[in-house]
Amino acid sequence: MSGKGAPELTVENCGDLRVAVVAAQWHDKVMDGLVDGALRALTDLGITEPTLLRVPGSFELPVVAKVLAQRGYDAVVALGVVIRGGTPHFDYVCQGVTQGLVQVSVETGVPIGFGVLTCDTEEQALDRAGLPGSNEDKGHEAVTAAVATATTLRSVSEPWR
Ligand code: DLZ
Repeated sequence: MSGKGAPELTVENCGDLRVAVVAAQWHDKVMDGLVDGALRALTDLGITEPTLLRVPGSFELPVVAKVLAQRGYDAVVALGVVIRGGTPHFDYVCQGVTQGLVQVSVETGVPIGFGVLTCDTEEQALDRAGLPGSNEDKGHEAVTAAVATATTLRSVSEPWR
C-alpha cells in the first residue's frame, strides 16, 4: 500500500471538538515522530487541549480507545508501530489492534484515527513517522482523518427540521 492518492483534507469548524490521542511506547524514535505529528495536526486544527495517554504496546490501544470513546471524546487517535520479527507474533498483534480499533469505532460511533504503522523494517517506519527526512507523516494524517470524520458525523447528528 502506498501513500499515493491520499486526499488533501479541508477540516473546518472543529476547534471545539474533544480529541484524545492514545500512543504505544514500543520503538521510541518512531513513536516520538508520530506523537509530534499528531499534536502538530491538532494545533493546526485549532484543537488546543487534547488528551494524550500512553500504553505499553499497540495491543493495548483498543481497550483504552474504547474507554475514551465511551467517556465522550468526539474523536480518538491511536498511534503505534509494529515491526515484523521472526515469528508470527507480528501478525497477531497487527490483527488484534486493527480489528480491535475498527470494532471500537463501529460499536461506539466515535471515529478512531488509525495511526498504527505495520512495517517490515524500522527504516520503513521511520520513513512514515513525520521525522526530518521522512516521506510521510502518519500521526498528522491520522488526526486529520479522525477530526474530519467527527465533523462529518456532527453534520448529520444535528437536527435539521
Ligand atoms: C510483544 C511485542 C512485540 C514483539 N512487538 C511489538 C511491536 O513491534 N510494537 C508494539 O507496539 N508492541 C509490540 N509488542 C508488545 C505488544 O503490543 C503488547 O504490549 C504485549 O504483548 C503485552 O500485551
